[in-house]
Formats: sequence, C-alpha cells, structure tokens
Amino acid sequence: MDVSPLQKARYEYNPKLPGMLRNGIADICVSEGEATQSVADQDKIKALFPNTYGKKEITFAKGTNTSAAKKQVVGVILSGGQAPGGHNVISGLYDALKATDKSNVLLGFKGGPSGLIDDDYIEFTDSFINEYRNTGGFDIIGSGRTKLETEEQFKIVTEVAKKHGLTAIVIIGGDDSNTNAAVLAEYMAAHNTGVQVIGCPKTIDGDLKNEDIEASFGFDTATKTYSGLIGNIERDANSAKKYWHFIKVMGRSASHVALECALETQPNICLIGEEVAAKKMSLAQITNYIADSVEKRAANGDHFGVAIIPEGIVEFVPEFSALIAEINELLAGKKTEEFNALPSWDEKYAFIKKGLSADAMAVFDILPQGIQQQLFLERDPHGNVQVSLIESEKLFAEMVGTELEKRKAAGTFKGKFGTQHHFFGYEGRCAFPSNFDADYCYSLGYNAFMLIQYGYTGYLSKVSNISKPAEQWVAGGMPITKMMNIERRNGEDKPVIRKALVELDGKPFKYFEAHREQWAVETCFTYPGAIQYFGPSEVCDLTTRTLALEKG
Ligand code: FBP
Repeated sequence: MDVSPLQKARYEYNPKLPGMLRNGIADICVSEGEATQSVADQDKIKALFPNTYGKKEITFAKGTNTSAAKKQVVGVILSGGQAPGGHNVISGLYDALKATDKSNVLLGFKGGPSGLIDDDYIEFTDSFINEYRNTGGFDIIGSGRTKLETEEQFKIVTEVAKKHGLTAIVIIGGDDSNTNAAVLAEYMAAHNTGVQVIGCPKTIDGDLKNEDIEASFGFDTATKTYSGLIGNIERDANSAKKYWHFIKVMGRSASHVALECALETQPNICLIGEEVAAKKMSLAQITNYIADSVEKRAANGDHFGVAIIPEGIVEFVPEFSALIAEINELLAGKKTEEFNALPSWDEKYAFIKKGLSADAMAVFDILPQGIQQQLFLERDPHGNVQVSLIESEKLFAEMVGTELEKRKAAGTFKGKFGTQHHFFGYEGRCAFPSNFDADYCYSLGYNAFMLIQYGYTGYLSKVSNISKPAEQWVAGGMPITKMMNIERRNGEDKPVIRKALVELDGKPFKYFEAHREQWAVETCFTYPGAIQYFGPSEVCDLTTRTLALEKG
C-alpha cells in the first residue's frame, strides 16, 4: 500500500496513556467507587436493566493486577458516523489484549453492527494493525448505522459469539450505539452467556458527554480541522473584501461543533441551535439578526463576513421543527412510496399542500424550492431527517439576501451582499487524529480491555481529567445505565443515554455570548491554521476551547 510521508511519520507516534496505565499490565489494579443511579427515571431504568443497573463506578490505579487469568476473545465494532481516532481505540484495545496474553484474540466485525449479525469479520494481527495506527477514518473494518435492538438480533449475536467463543464485545459509538451496548450487555447477562459488553464514547458532534464523560472522541480533531478551514476562509474574506461566507458545520442534534469553531475563529455570526430553541426564534428573527450584522458592517465599509450555521439548526427553529414533524407524519408508512411515485414537483407540491396544516404550509412556502425538496429526502435508519443533506447555509444566505433587498428599497441598506456557501462535515470526520485524539482514543481502547479483563459489563470506557496533560488523566469505567433516562422515541418510551446539548449557562456559551456583539460588527477573526502533529506541546497538544473553558 502506498502511504504519504505524514502517514509514515504518524505510524511512529507513540500515543500517551494515562499515568496509571503506563507501568505495564501487571501493575494495573482496580478500585471500586460508589454504586450508581441513572440520571433520571431510576425505577424504570432499574426495572429494564435488572442485571446491570446500579453497578459501581470504577477507577484504575498503579498496583498489583488481580484480574483472573482467562483467554480473551474479543469482538469489536465501529458504529455510526466516522470520527478521527477510531483506529487508535482498536490499536489500544489490541495492544492491551496482546500485552496481557499473546494468545488472546481480537476480531473486528465489519461494516458496523450488521457485521455482528452477518458474522462478517477479520482477525487482527500485528502487521494489519500497524498499518492503521494514528490514522483517521474507520476503514480498518468499516462502520454502519444498523440498530441492534430486537430480541431476534440479540439471539443471532449470541450465536455468533458462541461460535467464536467471544468473551466480550466492544462497541465504539455515539449515544444511540452505546444505548444499544447497554441493552446488549443486559441481554447477555440475563441469558448467562458470559459475554461482556463495553462501550467507547465516539462522535464528532460532541453530544455524548456528561459529568462522567468529558468529551467524545473525534470532536477535537474535527473541530480543529473545520476551524483551520474557517480561518482560511476568514482570511480570504478579509483579503478580497467582497463576500459573505455562509458555512454549515456538522452537528446534527447539538451545536457544540459550531460553538467550538466560533471560539476558535471569532466569526461575525454563529447560530447556536439550543439558543434558537430556547428563545423560540423564528426564521424571520434569525434572518434579521444576520442582516443587521451585514448592514452594520456595510456601514463601516466592510462588505464581507463569515457566518457559521450548525447543520441541525432547522430542527431547533420551532416553526421549522413543527413543519418537519408534520412532514414525517405525512410520509409515515406507505405514504413515502406514494409521494415518491408522483412524477412531477407540481404533483408532489399538491400532495404536500393537501397534507400539511395551514401554519406548516405558510413556513414551507417561504422556503426556496431546493430546500423544500431536501425536506422530503430519505430518513436515516433511526428515522432522523438527514440534516447534512439540507442546505441551511444556502437557506439563510437567500433569506438574508431577500431581507437586504427590502432594506435597500427602504433606503436603510446601501451596501453590497455577495455570498459563498460551504459545508464542512465529511472533511473533518476522517482527518489524521490530533495528538489529543490519538492519545485519548488509544487510552479508551487500552482501558476498555482492562474493564474486560477485570470482568465488567455494561460499562463505558472512561478517561477523565483530559484537559490536563495525559500523565494526569484518570482511567476507569462508568455503568452506561448511569447516563440513561426515558425518552419518547417513535411513539414509545425508550431507555436512552441522555444527549448533551450546548448549555446556555455553561462557560463556553457564556464566553461566546460576551464577545459576539463585537465580533458581529468588527473584524476580529482568528486563524488557527492546520492541526500540528509535531512540534512544541503548547501547539500540538492543545485541547478544544470548549474543554478548556468547561474545566476552567
Ligand atoms: P454520529 O452521531 O454517528 O457520530 O454521526 C454524526 C454525524 O457526523 C453528524 O454530524 C451528521 O449529521 C451525520 O453523522 C451524517 O451521517 P452520514 O455519515 O450517515 O451521512
């Protein structure tokens, strides 16, 4: 395989482990903390997870390893969207497993959870793993979004596990995948299969975090990649002085990515979905907010700017999310086929008009036709609108353009408004992991094996104190049930890991809020540049601004 010089150099990078895991496997002991309770709905969660609920938090320490000697055959899957560092989770897991006993085996099930159902796997070897160390992507075994949730699926997984003699399964995924990990762990325990299940917190969206999990992996690299690109665009905007750039960034259900990029680059505008929802802002209010900045800047002679739009924004605007909910109803069951079979947009439009309420139709009608059509694209396997396919960056650019035309006619706006659009999402999900993500992911994987070796199940691999140098990181595990509550999903009450949204009273948002008025009018851009992998620690080992602000 041909490899780039950087890839070759990254193979040599030695990821840093938390101090307590550094002395070798024989010197890692475990200390159990308090019994845990779920964050809400304790009785219901306890009833649903009788075998795995209420277990103790655990922390590893330097000391004699007292785990039982046992041959381990571990299966691992990557689940959901790609996030930089997934390969390092697997290499950390592999290294701990082999360091414990050379005859231990690690199997990688391909293409996400479906690999476990289809029994599609490879056995990892040194030479194979070595080709993926410190690289981005999930191509080592692929990923997928199949949901593991039915009894029938669990029976098949049990058969596959029995066939290979699996002692444990590691699920590397986001909140939905780790919810599935908890359900699978409970099933395996209830059926006395002897198979342990451990999760690892992944998602570039940054919404799998809580008082125990300080950050999901991939957020650091993805936001640094987007911020580098946004900084470049800011510099271009400030050089050419003729465009407003509307930049959509990934982040489906939370605006952590947009907020972090704003903290890194100080753009003129950054929308935060959680604030839009809290203030019940309408499309017109958001449009006016951006148009005001354009107008004020134009009055200073600055006919350029940068606006960051989180991809999930449309679901936070109350009138828009109501529209989406009605569209979901309209397309329920066989109606999707009926809708898709209509040959022209006019006929589709008539179908929509007949099915939507007058309020929803009023919102629908102010949208550009391209966006109207994007709202009818296929849903993902979890029933979510694929917000990455909705060009909200164009939506807001067009709506602001229309508003400024009105202001021009009224004589209040005398400037120029040329726009460019960008979407940064897939660019960041498979970047070479930053040193932080390389270290964090390797530690999560190494630590996941220690949880297996010590016999735990239904736990999330937990590495904390991560705003400090790796030497001071704390390795351990937290029962997944502790992070769960009951939520309404597809008309049913379901136990799920609570998603972390941007906290409007949290330090990162407060910092942004305190500065944004100035950023909206003046040019305060900052240029983070590309991720640096080699060089001084203060440049190469930086954590995100979000983490730094949250941890003081
Ligand atoms: P995960 O929650 O699985 O980590 O994925 C998040 C994400 O990257 C979102 O930011 C984005 O909306 C979505 O994946 C895109 O999904 P797909 O890869 O299926 O297009």
